[in-house]
Amino acid sequence: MVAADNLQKMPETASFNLAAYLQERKKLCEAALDESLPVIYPEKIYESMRYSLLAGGKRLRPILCLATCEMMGGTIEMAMPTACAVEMIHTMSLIHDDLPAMDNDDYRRGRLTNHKVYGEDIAILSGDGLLAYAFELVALRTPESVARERVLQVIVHLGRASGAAGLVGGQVVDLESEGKSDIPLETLNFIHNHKTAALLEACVVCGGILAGASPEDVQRLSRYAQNIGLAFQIIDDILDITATQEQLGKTAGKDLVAQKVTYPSLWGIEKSRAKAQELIESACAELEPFGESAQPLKALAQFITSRNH
Ligand code: GRG
Repeated sequence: MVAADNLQKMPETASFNLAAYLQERKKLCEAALDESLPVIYPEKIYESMRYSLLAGGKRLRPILCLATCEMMGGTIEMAMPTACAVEMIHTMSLIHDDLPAMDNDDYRRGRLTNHKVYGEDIAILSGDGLLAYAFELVALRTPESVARERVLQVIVHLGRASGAAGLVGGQVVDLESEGKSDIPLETLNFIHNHKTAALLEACVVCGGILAGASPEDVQRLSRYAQNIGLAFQIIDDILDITATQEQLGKTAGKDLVAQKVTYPSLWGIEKSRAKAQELIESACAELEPFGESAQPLKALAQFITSRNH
């Protein structure tokens, strides 16, 4: 893992520079991800896993995990294996989501999708490999200074967020809703609370657990993350309409073509934006007890609504 001892402590003043913070954290995460997955025999599968894992992306999930761990008094070193694991789980979900049997996409993160380059068979296996390796990494590489009981809890949260109670469940209901124009708001919320918010919640909650957060604080973190998770999806739906393929790194306007029910299709763009902002405000309110040290998590929440990709 990347040595974190010589990192500067995050700024904790009103002049917090989010752009610089994101750039620095992204670089750290990229280096740790690169180091965590060397190419060995059989080379093809490792190359395919690395192709998608190291293809850029905002790295929002690992950054949230690191930021929460630090806010709760832990270190970057404690959380880095879990941060890499959440990015691996996220990447595998994108690889599988892009497959012809699911969303059938040709572009992701500004390049051809995994199955377009390596074929469907390797793309499926590549996702499987990333998912399995994520858990191995957390179990094996979390430093000894973190109690094994906490590591076990992290594994439980990651498993729950990935499986039928999380991403898989959300994807199933999304697939079932395809081509239907009468999807109620509760179903839309179910899809996105599971497909999008569950993993974001796991990132934040696991960061807290690794640092030894109390059960009450973990609950607070969980509410923060659920709110930013839904806001993230609302903005994602808006960007599908307003952003270009170049900005998104994937095909734009897919929801409209598929006549998919989305937040803007139910509420319109302006009301959707206002709802997202309300959710971000509720999320930030949960962080009040943490004072100045919550600045990065608050800034990350605001970034979710202001992003253009
Ligand atoms: C996890 C076992 C397991 C299976 C996956 C395919 C599937 C089951 C679920 C689909 C999950 C999915 C694709 C959700 C969409 C989440 C989302 C909003 C992705 C975009 O995230 P960004 O914008 O992407 O953070 P970058 O590229 O920046 O990382």
